Formats: sequence, structure tokens, C-alpha cells
Amino acid sequence: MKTHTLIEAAKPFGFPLSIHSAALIIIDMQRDFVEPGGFGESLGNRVQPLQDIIPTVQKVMRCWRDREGLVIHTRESHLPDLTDCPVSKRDRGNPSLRIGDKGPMGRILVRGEPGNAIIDELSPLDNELVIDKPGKGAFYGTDLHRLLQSLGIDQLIFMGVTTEVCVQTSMREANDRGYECLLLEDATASYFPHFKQSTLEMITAQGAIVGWTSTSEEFLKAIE
Ligand code: TIU
Repeated sequence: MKTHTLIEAAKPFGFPLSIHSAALIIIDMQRDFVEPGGFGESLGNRVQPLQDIIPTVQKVMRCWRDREGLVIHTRESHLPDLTDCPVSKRDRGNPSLRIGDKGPMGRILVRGEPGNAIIDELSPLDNELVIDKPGKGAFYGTDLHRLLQSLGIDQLIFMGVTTEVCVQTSMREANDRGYECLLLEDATASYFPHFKQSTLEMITAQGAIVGWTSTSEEFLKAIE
């Protein structure tokens, strides 16, 4: 039988965490989105809100590892020949730098390029799963669902960037596949802080229609 630890202060009501059937999923903490001089900044975005969450994401990741919890990392990335990148995604908005172009940290959003790597502070361990995803959602075009099912995982704890794009899309995909999802409020960020706030509200509205949110402090208290 599963044992649950209730994260009482989660919104919109307590989240019944079952540590051994939960995975921590860290969305797209890649150099190109997070670091100054990367793709995100080249699109005119301010990366500071993304920089600000790094210590919190790192702390939660380390505590979860200490509890021998499963950690999954994702990267938004495309094959070097871009056969997995729809033209619509590449051309949208007529950007000055397109996916696949040579950017400040190598080819933009291409697997294996320096900018596509996860930031050093959050480097995956050799035994951790890293999911390369061609879309915004972590389930589209990946083996993630099959992997989670084979490992008996039915709860996902989300951190990463950006809240309203890849994090929210992944949470909605997970919710539709039957996972209970918890987003750590201070371990996710957007280039647009008001979008982050709205996303947190959307997720928990209507009786946790997409999932739950909680502070990292409440989460850490529950797993300690
Ligand atoms: N990872 C992710 O969210 N990809 C994006 O392109 N996000 C933006 O907010 N642009």
C-alpha cells in the first residue's frame, strides 16, 4: 500500500505526496533559455527572473536526490537536420535568429550544441533520465509516458522554465495522461512575471483542474 505525506499548504488543497511513486521533473533549465547571451535573451527577453530560481531548483533537486527520488531533466532540442522542427515553429514571428541558426552559444536549440545544454548548476547525474523534446510539452514526440509507466510513477513534481510555455504545456499533457502534478511556485519562472502568476492561478482553479502548486519550503518540509 502507498504511504502519503500530505503537503497541507499546497493550493488549492493538500497534495497527498507518495514519494516512491513520484518523480521530480526539471523542465528546460538550458543555457539558451537561462543564461545572459543566449537564445532567450536574443529574442528580447529578460533572463533575470530565470536566473533567480537557480538556487531554489538546485536545493530541491539535491534534497530529492538525497531521498533517492527519481529526477528527470528535459531539454527543448531538435535534431541537427531539423527534420523534427516544423517550419511553422522555425519561422514564427520572423525572428532575427531562427532555430538551427548559429547563435551566441552554437546552433540554436540543436542537440549537442553548448547552448542546448542544461546549466552547470543543475547538471544531470549519469544515472538520471534526460528527455530531449521537440515540442513545448515533455510528452509530445518522446518516450516519457512509457518510461514513467514502466517505473510505476503517477505523480510529477515540476520545476523549471518557462512557467506558461513548456512547464504549463507539460503539466497539461501529464494531467490528461492521469498524473497528479505539483508545481513548485518559487522554482519556476517566466520572462513575463505576470504570465507566471496567471499560470499558477489557472493550474489550481476549478478544484485543481490541471494540478497543485506549493512553495519549495512546504515541499521540502514534507520530504524531510
Ligand atoms: N522551455 C520553454 O519554455 N521554451 C520556450 O520557448 N519558452 C519561452 O517562453 N519562449
